[in-house]
Amino acid sequence: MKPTVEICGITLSSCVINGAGPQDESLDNLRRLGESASGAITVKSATKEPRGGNPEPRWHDAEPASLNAMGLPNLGYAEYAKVIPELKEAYGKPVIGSVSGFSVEDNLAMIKAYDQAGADIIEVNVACPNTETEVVGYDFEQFTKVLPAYRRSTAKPLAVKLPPYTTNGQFDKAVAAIKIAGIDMVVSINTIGQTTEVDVETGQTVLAATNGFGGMSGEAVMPIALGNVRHLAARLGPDFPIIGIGGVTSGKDAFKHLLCGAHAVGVATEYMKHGPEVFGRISG
Ligand code: RRO
Repeated sequence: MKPTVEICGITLSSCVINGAGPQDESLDNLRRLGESASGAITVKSATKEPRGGNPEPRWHDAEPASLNAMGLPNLGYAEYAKVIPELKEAYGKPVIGSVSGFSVEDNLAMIKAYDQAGADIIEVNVACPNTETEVVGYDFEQFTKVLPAYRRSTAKPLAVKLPPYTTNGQFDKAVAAIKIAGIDMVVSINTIGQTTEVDVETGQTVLAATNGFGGMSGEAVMPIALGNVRHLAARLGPDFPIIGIGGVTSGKDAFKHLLCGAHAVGVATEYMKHGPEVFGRISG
């Protein structure tokens, strides 16, 4: 696999990076990512205020799938903004700041703070399935309205993390909004929302929070992720940067994302399960 890749003018030392998600919320996690073979340090999607997240159990391994109802546990954007310069200096690799606020105003404030902190790429996550609010990535009226405001708030490369789509119409609408707004990059896919698993002994759902529903990731989502990357690449063109995420457990999986049009590949569930050694193994 091509070891280094340039995305939006930013050089990633490896095209395999961590995707915003697990094991990237604490400062220790971020330092471990800095020391790892991940081509960038992607920070957990942040909210304006710090959050402990949902009650346990909030992650379940249902191999080949994983379910989570984490509920955005994070230190709050201000803490991450403070540490971004230190991470960049210490590890010499790009830092991707991700925001997932509960309002447009929150996202704008966080984007500006990450811009000033020196984040190399800023990702707006419009796809978290585990909040009470509607997933903006599925509400195309709202999606089309908010993207230009985010775009105007920073001169840094601006990425949008998308939910998984399953119809041609959804891809058409999402891409139209992305093009009109002048978004630089997409990250696809976030987890598949509103999935569940039941324990046959207890009759209870395995996730405690959000009424037992959560986002599904892991090997099982690979064909959905590849389909999304391929659809997006076909509409956005071969030069438009796409980070493909979903189902990657090996170098071969990562290569499949690249063949479908991804420029770099994000790893989340495999990293959650096996730790930072996965980046070296996958980019091999
Ligand atoms: O923290 C979460 O519950 C979470 C987030 Br922010 C996300 O974007 N996707 C997901 O599956 N879980």
